[in-house]
Amino acid sequence: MEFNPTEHQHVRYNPLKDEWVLVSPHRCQRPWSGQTEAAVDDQPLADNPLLPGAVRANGQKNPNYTSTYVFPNDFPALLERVPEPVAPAHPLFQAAQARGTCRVMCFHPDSSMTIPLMTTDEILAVIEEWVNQLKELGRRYCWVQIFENKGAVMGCSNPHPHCQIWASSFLPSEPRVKDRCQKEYYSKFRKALLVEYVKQELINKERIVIQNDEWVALVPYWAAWPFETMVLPLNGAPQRLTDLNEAQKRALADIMKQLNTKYDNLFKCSFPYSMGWHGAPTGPNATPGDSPHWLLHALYLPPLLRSATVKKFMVGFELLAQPQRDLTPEQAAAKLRECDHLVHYKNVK
Ligand code: H2U
Repeated sequence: MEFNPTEHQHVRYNPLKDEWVLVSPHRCQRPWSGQTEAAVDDQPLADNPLLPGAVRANGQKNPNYTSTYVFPNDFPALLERVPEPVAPAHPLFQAAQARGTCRVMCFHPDSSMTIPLMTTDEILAVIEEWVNQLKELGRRYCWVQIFENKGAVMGCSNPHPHCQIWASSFLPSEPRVKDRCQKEYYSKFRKALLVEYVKQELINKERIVIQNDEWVALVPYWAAWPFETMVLPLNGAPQRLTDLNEAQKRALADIMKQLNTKYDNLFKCSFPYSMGWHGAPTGPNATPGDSPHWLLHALYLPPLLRSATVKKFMVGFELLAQPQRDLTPEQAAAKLRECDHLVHYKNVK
């Protein structure tokens, strides 16, 4: 029998995380009788603390903002000032100081807006603010994690369009492993892992979802989540958001709108996900071009599997052994390619 990746189970290697993913495409046909999620789109909160002019939990009043608005998180997981933990008595009990700051960034004053419904100019304003935040916080902190949790199913507390920014004095585990893996690849091949990866994907084309002059959105070969995508730059190998030129920022706004329109059109719902940016670490010693092993990229990690109501659970085998998926990344890319990228289902006349 000849191997067929859409029929036969196999494992795939993720070179960014040095881990393997189990792909079991033969399971795509299995019936579903488990949990379903509510299909209705999240409704704006009646008492929404992220609105212009609203009074937040700490008593502060938001200004009447008309574009983006950033404020310090009133319930931050990281504070700037904190005493150092005492040195542990045994190497099995390690602790270290963790300093940082957390911010919330509203994308738009209108609670019913989401990225695919915003104009490219409005999305561009979000990108410009991400760059400003990275510039400012990156001077002091070695990692600035920009992330958006979208949808109640992802634990998002408020459908108002917003993201969070957590800046930390330590390199968190995910980027630490990615930094190591890319460094090792670079020292072995004198090429950036992801620059080489994009080149190969552009030749193969099977996993590409959408592309413009500056960016490509693709389902990675090693994707763990059913419709996971990476958005990668095509030109100039930017290492951080602060390296992007005007053409790259504008084209990024375009591809974000189009990719998210596809996502929403796939199951005709406001597609939930966690998305975020990974680029070279920052900090007071970071300088442009100092991390040739890195390529800036965005990650979209959506949980939905087969409809607006059935999600993928990362549980048993995934938690205890390694990630597993049914649909192949190539099948996921093909399904997303088929979805319209210009007309959002809510705007179909
Ligand atoms: P989610 O993206 O997980 O929904 O988080 C929204 C954040 O907004 C959350 O971290 C913050 C919460 O702490 N927030 C405030 O800082 N002030 C408020 O008045 C409400 C919510």
